[in-house]
Amino acid sequence: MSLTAKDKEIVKAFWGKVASKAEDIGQDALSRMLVVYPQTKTYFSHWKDISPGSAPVKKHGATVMGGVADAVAKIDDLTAGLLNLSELHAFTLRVDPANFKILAHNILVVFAIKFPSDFTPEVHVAVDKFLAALARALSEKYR
Ligand code: HNI
Repeated sequence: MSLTAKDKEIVKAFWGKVASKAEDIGQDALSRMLVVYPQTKTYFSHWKDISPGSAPVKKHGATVMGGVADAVAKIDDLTAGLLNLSELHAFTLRVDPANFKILAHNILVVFAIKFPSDFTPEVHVAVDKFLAALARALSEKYR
């Protein structure tokens, strides 16, 4: 299920509209992931406060969305573009790759909530494919 040229165009255009809100999107998506999928909390037990909207959640939400922005820029070759980040998650952080799909889902939900008029079915499918490809690329170093 690779991204078509049209999908890529749609993702870039949508990202152009939402990029300035990346910090808000990131903290909301991360907060939701930690609440709705509490098994993901184990990776962040070293934080002082893991509750929704806390300072570390805000900071890390921005970091994660920086990774998403980078992925949009590297959309033509996500596997090569995200290799270092994949390596970090696989070997240093040891994050179970099943969690990438979970975070991708939460990011998609937040896009839909925050941008209801831009989030048309056409945008929904292209962004869903992009986030799935991002999750796949991050899983690359596990194989
Ligand atoms: Ni993730 C650190 C991007 C999913 C757990 N993560 C990062 C960093 C980026 C990043 C960027 C900072 C790297 C650096 O320091 O050089 N992470 C992403 C992206 C996704 C993702 C783009 C998927 C959309 N990470 C996840 C998931 C988990 C996760 C699903 C666990 C559930 N990431 C971490 C942890 C760190 C991290 C843990 C280190 C955090 C810390 O304490 O600084």
